[in-house]
Amino acid sequence: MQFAVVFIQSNEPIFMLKRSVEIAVLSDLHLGSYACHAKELLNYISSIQPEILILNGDVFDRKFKSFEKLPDLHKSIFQNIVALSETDTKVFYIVGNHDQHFQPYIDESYGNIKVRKKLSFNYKHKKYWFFHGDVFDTSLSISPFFNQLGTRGYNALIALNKSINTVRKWVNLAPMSLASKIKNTQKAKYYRTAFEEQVTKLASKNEYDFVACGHTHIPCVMSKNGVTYLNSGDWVENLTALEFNYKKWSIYRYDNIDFDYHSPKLQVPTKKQKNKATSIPAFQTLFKFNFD
Ligand SMILES: [Mn+2]
Repeated sequence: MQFAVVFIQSNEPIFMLKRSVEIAVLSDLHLGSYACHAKELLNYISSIQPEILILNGDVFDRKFKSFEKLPDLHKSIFQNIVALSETDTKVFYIVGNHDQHFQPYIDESYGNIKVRKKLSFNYKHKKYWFFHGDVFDTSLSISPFFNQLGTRGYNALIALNKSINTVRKWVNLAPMSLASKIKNTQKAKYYRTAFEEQVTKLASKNEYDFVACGHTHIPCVMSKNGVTYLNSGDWVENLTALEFNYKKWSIYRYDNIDFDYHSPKLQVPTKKQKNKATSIPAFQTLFKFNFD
């Protein structure tokens, strides 16, 4: 257990106990969108003291325009992340498909916060690879469906689709896509399997022991194709994070019961933040811009 300053709404720090975690991984927070479960996320982020914090993409939603316009709870979440980086926590910010506004800052460092497109490192004699996962979107929009039907089935479907559209044109109807109709009904199932298949095969080919993504919003720890595949889930639906502690990875699932009550006796002052004057404003220069 460690103690640290946390911001619960507004900017007023309170003091509370924190759980120490070796590595915490969060993705798909979607700050700046109503879909984000901000209260729960703030509870969680204020309750941990990780040595390494990996934000694996889509921290900010596509709708995010400026830090000033964020709801207070969302601001507090980010302030807590910055505050963690001011203690001993190394923070890696991996850019996802929603937070493309941060593309120009890839490979920059802001104090203890490092902005990256992907991350690869050795930890406790194992080789790790972290990336958001949107890089597979182009191939996956075709592959899962294509694989299922096989080449002949796919060609037959395209031929049938063409004849149907010729008829539709005669009667002044817009063309339709049978392929996309089938894809939509089966989409989720195919997508998940194909995503995990492609990610693990590529990681295995590159001799990684672990590969961690976000993007699918489906939390997961499993072995596939000779590597361990990790997914941190999201803070939209599942309210999950990945944690490495006591030599193993596990999925943290948010539970309100854990946060119902804080004894005032346990709220004690703590660890001093380092370099506060320099690196927080450095990272916050990012937020001076409006991403309209
Ligand atoms: Mn994404």
